[in-house]
Amino acid sequence: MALLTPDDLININKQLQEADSAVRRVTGLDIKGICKALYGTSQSSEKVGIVPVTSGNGIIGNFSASLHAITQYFGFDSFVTDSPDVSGYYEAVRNGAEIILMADDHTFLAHNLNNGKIANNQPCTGMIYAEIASRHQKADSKDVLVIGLGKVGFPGAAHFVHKGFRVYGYDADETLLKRTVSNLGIIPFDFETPKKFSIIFEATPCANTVPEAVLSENCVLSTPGIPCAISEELQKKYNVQLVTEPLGIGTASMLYSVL
Ligand code: NAI
Ligand code: PYL
Ligand code: MG
Repeated sequence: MALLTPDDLININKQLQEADSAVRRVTGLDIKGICKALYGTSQSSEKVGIVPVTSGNGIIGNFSASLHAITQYFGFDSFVTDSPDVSGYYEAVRNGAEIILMADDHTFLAHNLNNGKIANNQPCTGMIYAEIASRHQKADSKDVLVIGLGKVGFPGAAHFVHKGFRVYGYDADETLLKRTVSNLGIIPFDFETPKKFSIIFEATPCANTVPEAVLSENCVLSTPGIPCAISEELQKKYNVQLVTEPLGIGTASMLYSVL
């Protein structure tokens, strides 16, 4: 799994505010509004305990602090435990946490101790970025392009299919692409015979995966992928409505899915 770096998370509040503005421009709703529409849930000031985890590659600088800022931004009462791991989990529960947020190198979870609901960051991220793109007010058709069909991209593609969009998909892993075509009934996208899209979703750990040939004026590029899927030059040339942010949008999706 591609891990965040402390640099990805610098000034998370500014990144979140900029992403929220982009979401409002594209959809007319803010991130909170998208979460409510997606899950039909709303907050009742649940207390969130954030537990640092030292396993694998260990604690990522800025990660817990970013989750603290993100949960506060979305109006949750939250705290980061002093201890990590099992001691931190115990500390969180003893201090009244109703929802636990914690991540090792493979799984980032949200667990609501009151109702038992549990969420995984990867599908929650795919679904919310797809939901945002699906609500593009300037979309000119129901055709969408999905690049990257992994742990985030596949749930995103499935969400577009569920919402009745015609999904063209591509993944560098041919076996995965074939499996997704057969499981979801999506259309394998051939870059040799490109077409323009007004809705593009990308979830890969590579830069510049979205070629100029698929961009249309004012198209939305909704991408959790890190690093960014297009150059600043192309973004400006086509006035691409870029929705991207390293952690907060996916975390909001997790929290609203367990309320
Ligand atoms: P994954 O490894 O499960 O899936 C990535 C997929 O991209 C793979 O199937 C791979 O074959 C494909 N791929 C790689 N290079 C490609 C290329 N040049 N063209 C087309 N396909 C290509 O990874 P996962 O968990 O789905 O994460 C995807 C990205 O999203 C990572 O960069 C990860 O860090 C990021 N991420 C961001 C979050 C956020 O909130 N912004 C949350 C979770 C993940
Ligand atoms: C959830 C992020 C989004 C992209 N990649 C995922 C990642 O970096 N996961 C690892 C998170 C590890 C956190 C570390 C800590 O600081 O508690 N165990
Ligand atoms: Mg995010």
